[in-house]
Amino acid sequence: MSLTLYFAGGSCSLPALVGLEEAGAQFEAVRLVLADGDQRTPEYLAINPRGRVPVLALDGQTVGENVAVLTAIANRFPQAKLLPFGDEVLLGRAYELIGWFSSGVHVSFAQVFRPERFSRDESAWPAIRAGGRENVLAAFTEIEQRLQGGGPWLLGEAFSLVDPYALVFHRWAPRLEIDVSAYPAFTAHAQRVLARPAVGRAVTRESSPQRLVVNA
Ligand SMILES: N[C@@H](CCC(=O)N[C@@H](CS)C(=O)NCC(=O)O)C(=O)O
Repeated sequence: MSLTLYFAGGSCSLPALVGLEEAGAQFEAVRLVLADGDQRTPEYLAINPRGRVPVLALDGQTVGENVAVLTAIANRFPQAKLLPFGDEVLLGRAYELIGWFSSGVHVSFAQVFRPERFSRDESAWPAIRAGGRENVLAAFTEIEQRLQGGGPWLLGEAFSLVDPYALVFHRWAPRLEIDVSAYPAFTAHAQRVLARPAVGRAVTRESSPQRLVVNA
C-alpha cells in the first residue's frame, strides 16, 4: 500500500510528518509552498478542493484534516503507539486535544493571520485579530497548566501525535509576538518534542527541495 503525504513547511502538517517518521514508514513526501500558492493550483485542488494541508493519500485514496490524517497514520502503524488506542480515557483525551487544536487553537491563529476569512468588512479585521490573539494566549495558558499538572508529554507518560501538534502552535508564537518564556512548561515541552530524532527528520523534510510541480 503506497502512502503519500502532502505537507507544507512550518504548517499544521508537521504532526503527520512526525507520525510517519516515528513509525519508520516508507512514504512519499510532497512539499507545497503555501506562500507561492501551490495549494491553489488545479493539480492540488484536485487532491483537496479545500486547498489545505495535510492530505494523506493511501493507495491514491485521499484523506484530509489533521484529525483524520493523524488517525489514519496511527492506525496504520500500531507498533509505533502514536495514539493510545486501547485506553479509552487517554484516547478520549487525545481526541479532545486534537479536536480543540484543529477547531479552536488553529482557528484563533487564523483570526490573526487571515481575518478576511471571518469578515469581508475590513474595518472589523483589527477586532478579529485582537480577539484571535487573546484566544491564543488563553490556549497557551491552558496548555501550560496541563503540562505543569503532569508530563512530560501532553497525555502524561507517553509521547503521542498530540505533542508535535502542540509544537506547531509554539512555533507560530513569534508571529504573534508572544513571549514564550511566559510559558516555561510549554517551552520545555516544545524542546523535548524537537529533540526526538523523528521530529528532527520531519523538520529537515520541511525544507527539502522536492515539491509539488507547478506549471511544469
Ligand atoms: N482543519 C484543517 C486545517 C488545515 C489548514 O488550514 N492548513 C493550512 C496550513 S497550517 C493550510 O493548508 N493553509 C493553506 C491556505 O490557507 O491557503 C486541519 O486541521 O487539517
